Amino acid sequence: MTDLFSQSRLSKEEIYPDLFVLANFVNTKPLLEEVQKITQVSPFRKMMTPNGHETGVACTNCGDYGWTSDRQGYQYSKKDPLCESPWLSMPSAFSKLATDAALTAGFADFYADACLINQYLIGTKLGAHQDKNEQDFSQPIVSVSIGLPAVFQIFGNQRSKKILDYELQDGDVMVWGRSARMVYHGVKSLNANRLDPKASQRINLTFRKSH
Ligand code: MD3
Ligand code: FE
Repeated sequence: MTDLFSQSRLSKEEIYPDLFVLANFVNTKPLLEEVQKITQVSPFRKMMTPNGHETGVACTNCGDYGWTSDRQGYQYSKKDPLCESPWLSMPSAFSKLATDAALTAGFADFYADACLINQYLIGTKLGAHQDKNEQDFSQPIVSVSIGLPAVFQIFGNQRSKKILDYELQDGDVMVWGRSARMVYHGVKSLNANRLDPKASQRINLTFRKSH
């Protein structure tokens, strides 16, 4: 009998306490098609931060709530401030993926109400930060990597302490919660790929229960 598991790259690894990588968990092609539909209504845009700088990463959202940033601060909003309409609802493939991935990592009953879609072009990075705009920190977060590989970094409980670098590939899903929920993390500057020179971006879906 063929051992399907040993032939696939599918795996689950706890790379840091309560932070799981589900390698090669999802086929990203249908996800990318959904992202294209969403960006036709709510395009990728850089946002102003409270300190007056523009984010390097461009973002958009789908779901009941979208994460936004402006001079006033960070917040979840029901409407896209750009088109002044509600964010498109979360495609069922997205919600199902988020719930499935969380369960696979040991977090039952995760129902995301917000999906932040980040776009990294070559040279874009995301500095060390915590995710703390959500109401219930007992809920995990699920993230899905699409496109070019990127090195994500964990700093632990202090911004200045570099603990771990991990290269995320297309189709990898990361789930973290409990003791890892508030760790500082970031993404290193995106590099072009010699093996795939036409590839120009990485897209990350971040699923959260914001309310
Ligand atoms: C949790 N986005 O939008 S998500 C963000 O790849 C954000 O776009 C990143 O952080 C992205 O707020 C990373 C996945 C992630 C990566 C590292 C972590 C979550 C993490 C380390 C510790 C805890
Ligand atoms: Fe984050």
